[in-house]
Amino acid sequence: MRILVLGGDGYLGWPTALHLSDRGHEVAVADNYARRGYDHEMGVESLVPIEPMQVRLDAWREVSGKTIKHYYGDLVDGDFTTEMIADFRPDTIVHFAEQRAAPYSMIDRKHAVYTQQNNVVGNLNVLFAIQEVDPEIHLVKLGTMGEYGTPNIDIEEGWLEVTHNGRTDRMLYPKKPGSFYHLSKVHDSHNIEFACRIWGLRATDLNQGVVYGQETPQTVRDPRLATRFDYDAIFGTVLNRFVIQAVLGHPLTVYTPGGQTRGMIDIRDTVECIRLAAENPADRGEFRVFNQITESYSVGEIAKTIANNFDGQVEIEHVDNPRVEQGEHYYNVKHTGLVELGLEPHLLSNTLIESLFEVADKHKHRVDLAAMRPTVNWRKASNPMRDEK
Ligand code: NAD
Ligand code: USQ
Repeated sequence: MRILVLGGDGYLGWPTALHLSDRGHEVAVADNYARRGYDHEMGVESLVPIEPMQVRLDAWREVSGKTIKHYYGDLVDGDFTTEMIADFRPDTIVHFAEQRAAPYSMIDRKHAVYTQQNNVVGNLNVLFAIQEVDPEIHLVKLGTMGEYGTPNIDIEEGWLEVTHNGRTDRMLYPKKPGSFYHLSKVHDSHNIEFACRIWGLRATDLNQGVVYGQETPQTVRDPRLATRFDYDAIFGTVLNRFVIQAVLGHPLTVYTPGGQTRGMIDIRDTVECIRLAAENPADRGEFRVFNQITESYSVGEIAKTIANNFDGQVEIEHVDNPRVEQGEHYYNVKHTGLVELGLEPHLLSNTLIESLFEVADKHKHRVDLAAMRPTVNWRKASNPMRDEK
């Protein structure tokens, strides 16, 4: 297949592009390098150094003999997006290219507006381009489990059969997201479902849980192929942060009360889920949703698992929760769709955690401890203009 990976320079987009290329697909990546820009803005860096795109592509050609094509541009520019899709003529578009940090979207008005504009407009441009260039193209879109929030009923895969006043209908599952970022994904899902309904597009919305891990069989083939490993309080995700904190002797920062539970997935399963979704496309007119998680853990359980596996002292600190989220709640997620397509999950294991400790230990000299503490408060969006007055 010809597969275009939007956001191909990111934490997940890059290893996905390699995985798909390794499987014999014709792959192109596109990115505007906004993610590298947020690093500059926030004064942080990936713990594991990452190479510029050209170096990454040359390294992949050297180790695999395969070429990945590259487009540089912004999805918010609709002409660029349409021209790129018309030029590459993919069978499948994998869309990772969004601002993906909940805390970043909660900094202030500017960051919330940027996040929703970037994500919602970029995704709309992709939908219009598919409709214009070739409605047969299958869109595989990265959504998030956080679209659902933590409802007090079972979470189904995207759709819910509702009986009301004696009548029954199949409806999009109700959403109760927890940040302006997570809301942008809800808006995307609605726009995609609408495009499938009115234009007959085909789409798979992957509601992915929190990803952990840093290595895939392809990225370990050369240090120049490494993907990002973020640990700061804005872009670092919880399990990756706890691993790095343990290695540094920093207390594990469990936001109170620690009972908040999330679906999780190993990065090796992320790339495999994308392959499975791409190779088994949705039908024309179908808005197909999979919940892309393999297990659920509370934040407190994750901290204990990391602490128990670490060969040394680990302190667990209960930090005043900067977010507004339920701390104790029901959480039961259906996630059978991808397993039915053939996913064989890597469950969280001691071996994986130990290999992550090794990665963190090798690069620990690069850590800036000042980036570890949360700075963004959900309850009070700061407005720098107003604060300066
Ligand atoms: P990332 O920030 O590392 O990668 C996203 C890439 O998209 C970046 O390289 C960025 O420069 C690019 N990008 C952003 N806006 C763009 C635009 N307008 N035009 C072109 N390129 C643009 O994020 P990630 O962790 O790799 O996540 C990828 C996707 O998966 C996101 O959509 C995210 O919401 C979703 N997701 C991630 C996780 C996780 O734990 N990392 C979990 C669930 C879902
Ligand atoms: N948390 C802590 N301590 C920390 C960091 C986080 O207790 O040091 C807690 C948070 O309060 C939250 C949970 O861990 O309850 C998850 O936080 P996170 O930062 O790991 O993940 P989140 O903000 O939800 O976002 C990440 C990705 C995002 C993706 C989402 C999947 O950044 O792109 O969409 O995971 S999900 O959570 O399923 O929505």
